[in-house]
Amino acid sequence: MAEAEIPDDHPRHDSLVTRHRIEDGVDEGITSRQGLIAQGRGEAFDYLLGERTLPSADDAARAAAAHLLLAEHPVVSVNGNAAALVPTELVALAAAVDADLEVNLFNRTEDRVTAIAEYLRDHGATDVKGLRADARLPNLDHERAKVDADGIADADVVLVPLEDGDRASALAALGKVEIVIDLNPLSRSARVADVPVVDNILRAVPAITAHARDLADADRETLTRIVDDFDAEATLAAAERVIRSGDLESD
Ligand code: PTJ
Repeated sequence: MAEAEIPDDHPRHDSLVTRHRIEDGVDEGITSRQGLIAQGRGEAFDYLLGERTLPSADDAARAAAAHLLLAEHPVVSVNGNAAALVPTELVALAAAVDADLEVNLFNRTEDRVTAIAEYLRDHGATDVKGLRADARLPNLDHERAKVDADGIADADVVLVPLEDGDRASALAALGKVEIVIDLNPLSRSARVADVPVVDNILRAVPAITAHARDLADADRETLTRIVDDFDAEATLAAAERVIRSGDLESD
């Protein structure tokens, strides 16, 4: 069944659409084959969270929006899974908070970087960073250390969807504010993030954009209060509680 043929009322509609997008991403050279495995892991957590946005995740999305609006130089990092799943939504988020989009890959090949940049441009992006890779994140020896000097290296706030723990720690050590989208509240990246958004990227990115639009006219004091009131540990604990309770409808 192609994505367009999945009926809206199919009980597993969102999960099937997601799988198609990831499969297509692999076919088009955007998503790595490991991305299929990562997606499977994410689906399991999404199932245990009831495939919905928890109130705590919505609070995190609002704090993420406030951080991005307060930032001097926000950057949205894009990997192969994020590009395949939410290209239009990532472009809309970057526009809403005036952020750069930068391709940054764990399994980096120049072909994939180019294909993802092209794909984002096809979905409305005007400028995509990550191709120059003329700076390195210290204390990180894999391909994710390769960043643009005028992109992630210069950013004060970075949104990193579906992150691996090593780079999350490296960014945190540089003093950058890090917003992570990850369905696993126990993952190292979620645990070191200033703002862990424990939600499916399909829901999280539009939610952050909606909050950013809602807060577009808010003054710095209001935004700072939202950021200061946010409690990362409580957010992670709330998600873990739902998973461990086995009650798909609890908060
Ligand atoms: O495109 P690349 O080369 O940069 O590679 C990207 C992947 C995702 C393959 C790479 O970063 C990787 O292997 O990541 P991990 O270590 O498998 O971690 C991915 C995390 O994202 C896991 O904790 C999953 O639970 C989570 N995840 C998977 N799908 C989603 C998700 N979180 C939110 N929304 C999803 N749809």
